[in-house]
Amino acid sequence: MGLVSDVHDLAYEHAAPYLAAIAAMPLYKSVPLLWFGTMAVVVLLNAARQVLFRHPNRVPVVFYWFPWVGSAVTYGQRPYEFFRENQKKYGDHFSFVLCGRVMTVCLGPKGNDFVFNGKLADVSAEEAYKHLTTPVFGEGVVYDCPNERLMEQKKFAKGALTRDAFRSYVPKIVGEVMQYINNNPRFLTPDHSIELTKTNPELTIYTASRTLLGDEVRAKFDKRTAELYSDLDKGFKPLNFVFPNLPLPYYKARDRAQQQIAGQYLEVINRRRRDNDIQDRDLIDAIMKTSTYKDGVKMTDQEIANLCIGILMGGQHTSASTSAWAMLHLGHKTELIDKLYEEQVKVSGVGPDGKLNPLTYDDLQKMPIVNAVIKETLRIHSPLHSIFRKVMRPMAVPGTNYIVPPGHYVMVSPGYTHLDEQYFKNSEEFDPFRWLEPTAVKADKDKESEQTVDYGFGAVSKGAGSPYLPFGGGRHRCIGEQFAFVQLGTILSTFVRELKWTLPAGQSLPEVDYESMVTLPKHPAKIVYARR
Ligand code: X2N
Ligand code: HEM
Repeated sequence: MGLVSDVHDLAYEHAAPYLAAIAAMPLYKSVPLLWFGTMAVVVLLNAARQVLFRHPNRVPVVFYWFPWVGSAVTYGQRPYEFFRENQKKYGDHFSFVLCGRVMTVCLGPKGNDFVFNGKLADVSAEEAYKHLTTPVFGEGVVYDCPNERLMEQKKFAKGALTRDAFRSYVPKIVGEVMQYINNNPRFLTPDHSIELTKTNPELTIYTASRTLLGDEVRAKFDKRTAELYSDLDKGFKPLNFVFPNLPLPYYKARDRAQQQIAGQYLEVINRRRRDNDIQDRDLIDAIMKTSTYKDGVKMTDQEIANLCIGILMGGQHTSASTSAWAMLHLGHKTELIDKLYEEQVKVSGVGPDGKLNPLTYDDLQKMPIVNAVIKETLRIHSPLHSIFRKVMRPMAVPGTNYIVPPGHYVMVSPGYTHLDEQYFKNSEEFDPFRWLEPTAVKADKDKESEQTVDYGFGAVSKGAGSPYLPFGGGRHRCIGEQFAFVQLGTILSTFVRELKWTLPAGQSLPEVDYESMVTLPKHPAKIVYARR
């Protein structure tokens, strides 16, 4: 008798009585029992496999009990704690399973440089993001096209993000904020408390659509538009990264919202084309003017509309979250609001009527404190806690003998490094003035940051090995940084000019919600204001 049949006989002898017993049970007992039994075997085999077999050249994988699910729950709820615990165990490189995908985390400045400056043939952003973004933005743009197209789309969009454009945007943003705080029912509450997770997305969409999409689109904004944006927003969640399409009503609502919003932008595009009315007002003008690719192919009007949706959507979540956190930290340390007010008086000056002169873009550039408040907010609350790429060719991890195989993902988290004591003293402390100290520049710069490289949308820093990278680096680096600073600086300055505020009595800062697309404050996130 061979070993195999011995084992077979033995197993059969032992298993047979149990199987007979199960067969004798009623179905409502035997079916769940067999199901759980099979699961238990699968879980145990999967656990044994992880303990017994280690690939010699693979980044170590964080142990997990449930196949496919992997570490989704611990990572999904508190990614930074998950990173910290595993960094202690494994160092700066470890992998984990996230809903069937193997993610290789690369921590620290070196990890940032490895991923952000990964070669085009080695890593792909579109393969990582397109399932989530394409249904929301629409086809043919951002991650639903080859990388060289995205590089040019970023160049087209940058036409709306110039100094001259910003000069025209500041008064429009001020106007929107004033209108909001004087008229909006969410703001005019009896107890003067406002819920920032509600107000700030509204302030952001009004200011962004007024400036980037123009007065025409902003004027059309009504209750129905608000619902459409809300439907589209619901499709822009981490869950959609895992399940891009399910036969659920809200996926249908998402697709309909995408079509209708694109339809609104298309109306404006068509009118401007018909009236030969293409100027330098906004993003629509900028893209209409320049959107012929180097090989002569023109973006279609549908694609122009979709690119506008993508850009608005990106700026919306990141900026709304940042302004909410900034206001919360200011409400927590109210002496900073006084400092910001002094800065407004000092830079803008007071007119003969005793009122502050209107805020301008050029004055905003001379206000170090408000800009440091934004910078510090982005340090502690980087909106995108995880950034990743799909690996397309085997990649050697520098300084190790690990190889990341194609099909896996590499992941970075600049926001995690922002909270590392090694780079930022008292890293948990909200201290904008750290950026105004002469030594602070060091954390911001590395030896390669003086050199630049152009991937097609303007110069970016060559190195991506800085410990402070809220806007990423390399070919996928953000083009919205300056716009975000203008938008946030103007909203915050207008608040400071008009109001004083605190956190509600006895309350501290809210916790972070990591399960949304960006690191939002958890509801409730209130401030209580008084007019100046
Ligand atoms: C369900 C815990 O939550 O058990 F937008 F023009 C527009 C970044 C995409 C990150 C996806 C998965 C987390 C599962 C948790 C444009 C301005 C951009 C740049 C598991 C139970 C889009 C998806 C986050 C997977 C983590 C970044 C944005 N500037 N905007 N279980 O895209 O830039 C744009 C660019 C992404 C992710 C995740 C779970 C250009 C749970 C509980 C739950 N992630 N994630 N932008 N998970 N659970 C943007 C680049 C691009
Ligand atoms: C890319 C952050 C605002 C448009 C990125 C990336 C980061 C980022 C980290 C790199 C993503 C990656 O490598 O996968 C932020 C933060 C913002 C902000 C923290 C605000 C506080 C904006 C705004 C716009 C914008 C306002 C548009 C006006 C883009 C675009 C890209 C990008 C077009 C390029 C995506 C790519 O090339 O793959 N942003 N962003 N962002 N962001 Fe932003």
